[in-house]
Amino acid sequence: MEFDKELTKKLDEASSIVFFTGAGISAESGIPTFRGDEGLWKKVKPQELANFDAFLRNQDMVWEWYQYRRNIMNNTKPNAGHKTIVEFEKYFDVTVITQNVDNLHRRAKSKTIFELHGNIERNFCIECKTFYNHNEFGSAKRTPKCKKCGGMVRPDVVWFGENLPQDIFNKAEQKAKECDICFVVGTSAVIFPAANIPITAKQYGAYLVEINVEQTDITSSVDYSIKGKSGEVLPKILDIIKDK
Ligand code: BJW
Ligand code: ZN
Repeated sequence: MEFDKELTKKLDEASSIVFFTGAGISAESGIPTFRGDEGLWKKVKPQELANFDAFLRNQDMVWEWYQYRRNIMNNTKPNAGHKTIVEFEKYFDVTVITQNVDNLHRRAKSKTIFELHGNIERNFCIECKTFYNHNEFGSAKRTPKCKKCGGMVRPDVVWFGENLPQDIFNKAEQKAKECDICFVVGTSAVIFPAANIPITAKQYGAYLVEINVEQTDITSSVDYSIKGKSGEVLPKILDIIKDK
């Protein structure tokens, strides 16, 4: 795989790198993406499931959908893409800013991770906000009730129309402003405000590199677009550094 010389130069000069990741980085672990031909939302409409009103109307159906996805995620492992990002820590100050809720960056043991859209392994009570680990409800088929107040328990993910965790978003945005290179990996970059992260990075001077199997909404704005699977491209980029 041949890369642009500019990338080598930027890697030479860089000290801080942000990886902004989406569902595509986990595709090679066997987790379906949202959009695209094989995407989750070809089968289920997001407006029916990924918003709070849908949950109130159809609690058990929404709960069951998340249990189904947890089951897939629990039976997968971090792939070469997640693992290579951890290896970058030997050479750079690395921050992972992810839209994914699948926990795979944590399981790969990345040090600094900002989860913009929550984490599917956590739940919380919509009344008293008590948090529960997924294991507390095991294979519950119906929406569980809070053990403290009897309120409905929901997954700790960010649905459409909901605010992102402000503190996490602010810290992620700060890292985006400070980084030298921002890799945009496996995301269609259409969901806001998350998709502002790479745009901010570029506005503040970062070299913006996209790694994706397809063109996306952000392709025309990046400095360098690499077409390919993240689990194959990222190890090759790491080789540039190792060969130095
Ligand atoms: C590979 C690969 C391989 C495959 N290698 N690549 C303008 C400004 C601000 C907000 C808005 C706005 N316009 C509209 C909004 C509202 C809305 C929004 O953005 N809507 C869009 C449709 C435009 N945003 C919100 O509602 C957000 N909140 C908000 O704005 O709060 C303020 C507010 C409050 C009150 C009222 C109104 C506003 C919240 C958004 C939350 C998104 N949540 C989800 C679901 C999480 C829970 C769950 O998992 O069920 O997050 S949606 C879904 O999309 C999920 C993802 O994190 C997110 C992004 O998807 P991602 O990761 O990009 O996946 P895909 O499938 O789209 O792409 C995969 C890519 O991988 C593809 O490009 C493939 O080619 C590639 N690929 N294999 C490399 N091997
Ligand atoms: Zn409660």
